[in-house]
Amino acid sequence: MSIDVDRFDQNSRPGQDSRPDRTAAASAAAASGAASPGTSTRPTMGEQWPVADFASNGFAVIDAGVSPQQLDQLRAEGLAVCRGERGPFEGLLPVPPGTTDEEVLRSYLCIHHPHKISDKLAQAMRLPAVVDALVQLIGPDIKSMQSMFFIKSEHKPGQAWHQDEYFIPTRDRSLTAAWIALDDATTDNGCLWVLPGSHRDGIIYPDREQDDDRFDCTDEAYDFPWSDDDAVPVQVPAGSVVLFNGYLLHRSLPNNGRRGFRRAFVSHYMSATSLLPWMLPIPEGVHLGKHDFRDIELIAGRDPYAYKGTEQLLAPMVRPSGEGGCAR
Ligand SMILES: O=C(O)CCC(=O)C(=O)O
Repeated sequence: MSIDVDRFDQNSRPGQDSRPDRTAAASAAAASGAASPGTSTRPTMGEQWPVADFASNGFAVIDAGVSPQQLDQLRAEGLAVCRGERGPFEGLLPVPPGTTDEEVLRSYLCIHHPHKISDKLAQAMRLPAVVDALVQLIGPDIKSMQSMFFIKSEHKPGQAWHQDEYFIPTRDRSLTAAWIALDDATTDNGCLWVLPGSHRDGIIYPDREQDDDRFDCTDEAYDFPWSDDDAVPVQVPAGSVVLFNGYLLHRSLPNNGRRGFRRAFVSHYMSATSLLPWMLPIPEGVHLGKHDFRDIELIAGRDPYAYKGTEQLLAPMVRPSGEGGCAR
């Protein structure tokens, strides 16, 4: 795949204002025959969002990035993790004999960092179609710092508006998520919603706690110059990969389907040439400017900081769903 895209360091240019003018998203939509965001006609399942327009839109969709066989393997691996067959993790529930696969999966909204106990999921962070696109978006040297396996069965909540860069501070504009749809993702079962172009200014918007029962305990971003009417649902068939920039405002709504899962395997990537000033406390004696989180996976190219070695700092864990309230 050869695509003509600006690299991450050029995604936002001084003076290029991405606010209420939604031209980029509108022109991408027009080019593909879709309605503009903010109009009553919403993009439909499988709408084209080309990787070539990533710099303008802040997101893109790779069609059929994952084969049907790989999808089966990824779903089976997620189940094995939830059954405890890949080892224990914080929040793992006992599985009494006779518990069906569906019952096991329904117990969880999401498992964080499952790649640490599953070789297959560690491999899935390196799917060729994804790495090929990432190299063109980020550059040749890429590392990853986290993975998440979302299950989101019916009635499970979504995540409020947020920017991943708020949680994972790369500050170099290279943070990119690859969100692999393991089921068809629709407005009914809680697909991603994005605010196209909201990444371009490189602003981290204010955040606050929220207690909206549509969402888990994720803090919500607010006071940004877009409204919910500007949001675009990213409805994609299973096997699609949604790529999105770390500054892009996005959210997902609850799974309102009557039955069934909206699974997604998500990994976050950044340039391996940048330090990653993530996770406190900063080790004693380390200058803030040199703090570098080293629990990383090298995904492509070289790691200029390999001389530091890597560390095991994160452990797989269940993401709290917020059902029954958020402990603050
Ligand atoms: O899959 C979802 O529902 C939300 C994913 C998300 O917000 C993220 O990966 O940052």
